[in-house]
Amino acid sequence: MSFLARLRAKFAKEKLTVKIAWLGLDHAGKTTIVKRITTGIFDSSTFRTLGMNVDEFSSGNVKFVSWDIGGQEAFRESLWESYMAGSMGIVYVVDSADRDRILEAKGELWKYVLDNEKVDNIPILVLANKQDLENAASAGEVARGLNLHKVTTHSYAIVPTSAKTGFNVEEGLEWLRQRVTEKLDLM
Ligand SMILES: Nc1nc2c(ncn2[C@@H]2O[C@H](COP(=O)(O)OP(=O)(O)OP(=O)(O)O)[C@@H](O)[C@H]2O)c(=O)[nH]1
Ligand SMILES: [Mg+2]
Repeated sequence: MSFLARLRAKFAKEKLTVKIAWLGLDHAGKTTIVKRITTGIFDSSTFRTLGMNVDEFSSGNVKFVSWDIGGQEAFRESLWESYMAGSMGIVYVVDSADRDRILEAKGELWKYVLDNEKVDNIPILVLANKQDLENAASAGEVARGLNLHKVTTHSYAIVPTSAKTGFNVEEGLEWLRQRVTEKLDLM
């Protein structure tokens, strides 16, 4: 049996451990979504992440090791690149109700991820979060705001979510799980 065949057989029995990084501007809802995933509830008491939080949760055959990195400007500069190293997927969270900052969200996505040569061709899941808020931009509007139609280097999806109601959070994660396992199957 080849090395890769043995590796696949091992993964078929054991969960595959996959590091993912959560990025996005401060206040986008990263920590709240991770809490929604790990506890099943909306915790409105999150405090801005000073540094990062590491959590683990499973989806099907994958155990995600989730690095939720603070989105304040100082952390983008100092932490994003080094802390996302080794990730097999990125979740980029956008506050869809904060239309004034979508331009900033676009700039940071392209600067740190899409135009960054150090980031491999890994799947990018964009969450257009806070869809429960009345003034939220639709996923299509967020996609246009982020220039996602210009992405040629990565597979990506944009999914409208709400950490408050739980809307589409599982679905988004399922897309990422599928992309990551497909990629490993091709290796
Ligand atoms: N209405 C609504 N509020 C949300 C949602 N997701 C997050 N929030 C709120 O948005 C605020 C910021 O959420 P956080 O999860 O702390 O944001 P973050 O992206 O982790 O921010 P940093 O840690 O600073 O990078 C909190 O008050 C949350 O309760 C959502 O889907 N709907
Ligand atoms: Mg946070």
